Order: sequence, then C-alpha cells, then structure tokens
Amino acid sequence: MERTLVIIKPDAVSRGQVGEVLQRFEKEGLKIRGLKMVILEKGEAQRFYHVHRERPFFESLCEFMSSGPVVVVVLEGERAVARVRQLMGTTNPSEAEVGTIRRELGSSIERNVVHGSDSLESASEEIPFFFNQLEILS
Ligand code: 3AN
Repeated sequence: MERTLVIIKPDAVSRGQVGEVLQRFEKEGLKIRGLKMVILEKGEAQRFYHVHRERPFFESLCEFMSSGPVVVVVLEGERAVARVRQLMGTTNPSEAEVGTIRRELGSSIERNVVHGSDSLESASEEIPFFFNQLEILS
C-alpha cells in the first residue's frame, strides 16, 4: 500500500470541480485517508514548490497556488503514486491523454487542476507538509 498527496488546485476549486476530481480517484478504488481545504500563503506555496525555484514559471505558479482555496487529499492504495499520476495525465492538459483529469478539466499548463506526488519519496515529504498524524486515518 502507498500513500500519495493530491492537491486540487484553485482553478478547479473555484469552478466547483472538487467532487468530480475526487470521484475520479474514488472510482478507481483509491481511498481518501485525509482531506481538508486550505488557503496557502505565497511563502507556503514557494516552500511547497521549492524544487522549481529556478524555473521561469515559479513566481507565477506560486501566485496561482495562493490565489484561492485548495483541497489537499491523502490517497491510499496499491501503487497509489503511479495510479494517481496516470489518472491526472501529463502536465500540459493539451498533451495529456484523453480521459485524464487534466485533459478533461485543465485550462493551461499552469492551471492544470491537480497536483500529485511524483514519487514515494516526494509523497513522504508532501503529506506531512499539510497533515499531522492525527489527521490521517488508517
Ligand atoms: P507535474 O505537476 O505534472 O509533476 P511539474 O512538477 O513539472 O509538473 O510542475 C509543477 C507545476 O508547475 C505543474 N503542475 C504546473 O502547474 C506548473 N508548471 C509546470 N511546467 C510549467 C510551465 N512550463 N509553465 C507554467 N507552469 C508550469
């Protein structure tokens, strides 16, 4: 069993797509173990995305991620990291496979609906960024 962190980004929250995104993961058998809505301060978004700090899109990404509420979710299941990434689709919605969340709901490479940890190692840093042990159910 693996756990991974999903963030439903401000674009999807403001469009009322939280339920739809969650349903896509639940339908595939991934279990919700933690869930909350938060508003990131810009500095928190910068800390979360620190690996991208040298990239040209970093500033804009952090503005966007702190522009409104996000829903953060811990999902659990077999091969959860890879399965979530597959259901999300690749970063750019217009290049993502038909049927994936980003392809169906995303509007740009930045406003692409959802974040999912890219490895177990990332998940093990990203989950405690948002959740303490009491907030994750087993
Ligand atoms: P992914 O989320 O698919 O793993 P990363 O980790 O390369 O993609 O990028 C993190 C986030 O940065 C993406 N989800 C997207 O919102 C944004 N991003 C990535 N590449 C670009 C880009 N070329 N222009 C603008 N935003 C980008």
